[in-house]
Amino acid sequence: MPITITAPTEDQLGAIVTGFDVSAATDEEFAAMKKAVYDHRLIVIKDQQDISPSGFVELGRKLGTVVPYYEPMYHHPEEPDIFVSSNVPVDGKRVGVPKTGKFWHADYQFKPEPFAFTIFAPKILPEGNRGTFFIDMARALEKLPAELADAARGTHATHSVRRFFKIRPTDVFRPLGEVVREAEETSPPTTHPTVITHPVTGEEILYISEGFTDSIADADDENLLHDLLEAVGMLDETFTHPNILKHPYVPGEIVIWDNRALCHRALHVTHDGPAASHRLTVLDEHPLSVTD
Ligand code: 7UC
Ligand code: FE
Repeated sequence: MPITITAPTEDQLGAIVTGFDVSAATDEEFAAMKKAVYDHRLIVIKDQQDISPSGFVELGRKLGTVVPYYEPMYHHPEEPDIFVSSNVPVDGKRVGVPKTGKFWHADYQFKPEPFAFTIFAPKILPEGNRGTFFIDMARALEKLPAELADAARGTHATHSVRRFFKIRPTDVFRPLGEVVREAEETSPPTTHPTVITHPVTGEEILYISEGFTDSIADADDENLLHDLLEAVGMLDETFTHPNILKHPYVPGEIVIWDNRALCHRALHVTHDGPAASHRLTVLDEHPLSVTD
């Protein structure tokens, strides 16, 4: 069965893909899905509940270069390319890391080579309010007052994982200073242009986040980072800012998003019910920005 891609309506996030089967899809279909991610920022592939971990990795490989997370404690036991967010033990053993990504960010924004695509599959959906929040950072830049946008253009932002680096089981009883030093050496702060130009769509994107961006190194105004984060909605603790979109997951979906254009934030429910997801991160054949 060939795939069908339905473009979203104006107020919706994401194109809908139906009829996808990783073992039957043609190169043209993978190319069409990749184009839809660039065109619409996010696609939702329906009815993927039966895909195996290796099939999931295969999907990633068809879109680009799959890169495993740099900290092995997140890896899926059979498929290390898969990042597991989970609070559900398997055979009495911890798998992956619970409560990941609960802060505004783009995946690997703190690394020299952030990903083009994030591929996300909820495995055990929590009860209640669930989903991922997104902000389209190209639209958010367009909506900024011209003065604020101009102040950001031409500057460079420094990003680090410092505030969200997770202590590993192997760190127990180690001196904190040693753990911090090691984390800083593995992932030293990285600088990217504050406004990047998408290599495929040509759009300008405000490339900062509340979770990973530490400073705008060459800003004239020391409040610039704060003012930008506030204006785009990343400081809104009520999540009612008009830029904030929510994707509520339905069982069996796989969601793929453009990790240059969208910032995201996991929405973790407050109770401790079971929750688990699989994620792949993929580079495409382009640099982060054509102005790099
Ligand atoms: O545990 C986490 O929240 C992972 C985060 C620090 N990094 C995800 C990423 O791909 O940048
Ligand atoms: Fe993330």
